[in-house]
Amino acid sequence: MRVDIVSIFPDYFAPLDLSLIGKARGSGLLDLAVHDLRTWTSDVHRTVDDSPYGGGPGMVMRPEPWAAAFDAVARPESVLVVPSPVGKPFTQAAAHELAALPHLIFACGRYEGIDQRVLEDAADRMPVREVSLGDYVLFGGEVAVIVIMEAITRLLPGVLGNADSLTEESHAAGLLEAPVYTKPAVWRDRAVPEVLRSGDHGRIARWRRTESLVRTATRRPDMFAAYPGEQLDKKDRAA
Ligand code: 6GU
Repeated sequence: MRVDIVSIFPDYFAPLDLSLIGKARGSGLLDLAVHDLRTWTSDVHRTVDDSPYGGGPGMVMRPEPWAAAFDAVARPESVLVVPSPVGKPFTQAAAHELAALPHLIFACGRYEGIDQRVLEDAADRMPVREVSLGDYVLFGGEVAVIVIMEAITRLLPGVLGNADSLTEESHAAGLLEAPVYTKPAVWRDRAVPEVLRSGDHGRIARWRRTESLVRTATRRPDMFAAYPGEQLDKKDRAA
């Protein structure tokens, strides 16, 4: 997968050299470039913003540098992703959709946002997805892009050693995962649940399933309500 990130703070993306994302880049599974939006300014001050029409606080990003940036990085197969508090919620399902695409362009807005015409104009040449991480406001899209890239990169084939970690994890099946434990078996008077040390794989699977349902029902009633009833079997209902 190819990714181009455009931002006025390219230094924000240093963490994308690290850990498993850095490894995915090193092995060629992820081809990622970060660009400074000011590369595409044409005045001496390298201006990217101006005051909002209609008045109000703060500044708005001007359209010209963004259009020049897209001219430089867009490909026939590009999809533009714009992190924004007014976007659609970013979910694990959205991560899967984006991970299946050949080319993503991320446009990181700052200040009060990007002139709306930039997104309209871009939509004439490529699909545009405005996505939000949640109901709170960040300074800009940079940290959101790091979050989204982490969610996407771990879904790319070959990035995770054990593909089971994808099918078993929280959100994969619309439920939260059960708690996990490792050695020592007893720590500060707290024992690991006996069932997990029983070696009885049937009992272990049943215990995890129940914990998963109880966790989801108590912590995420919204997610539990959306869970299809036909996937609850007799033993689930009994538990
Ligand atoms: Cl994706 N961007 C910004 N700037 N703020 C946010 C957000 C994204 N998601 C929640 N707040």
